[in-house]
Amino acid sequence: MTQQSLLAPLALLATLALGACDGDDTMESGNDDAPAGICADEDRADDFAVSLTKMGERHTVTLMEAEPADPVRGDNTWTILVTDEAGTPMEGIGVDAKPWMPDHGHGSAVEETVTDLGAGEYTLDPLNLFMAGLWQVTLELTDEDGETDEVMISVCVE
Ligand SMILES: [Cu+2]
Repeated sequence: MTQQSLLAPLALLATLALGACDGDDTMESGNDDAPAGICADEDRADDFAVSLTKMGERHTVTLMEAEPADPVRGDNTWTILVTDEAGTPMEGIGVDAKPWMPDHGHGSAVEETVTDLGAGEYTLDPLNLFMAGLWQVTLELTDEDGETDEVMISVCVE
């Protein structure tokens, strides 16, 4: 009986989330005993930590700072270092973050502000991951010559 009263609001939340997402049944198949543990079985996410390094075709992105340290649902602030194939910091390039939820087929409506800190470092704020689940954050990098490269960081938030 106590359990029923606890589960009812959770079921409502799940319904609301699905409606907002217009997505599949991923959340319905979740474990009802551990509604906050959806990332425990998520093996597509990167091991998110400072110094995480991901490579595109010609550029490498290293995570220098993250606030909060573990990605959270809502606003996150990341500082990245962009280097070229030789490891040289890429100053003054275009950086655009495109958060995407592959399981739900939607992105985030909040556009981040990118601050060029110099020396190849850029701060993205806010990185708005408004929903629990897997987010693929694609960083689109545009050189001064207009050539683009993409680096993706995958995170799961609860
Ligand atoms: Cu979603």
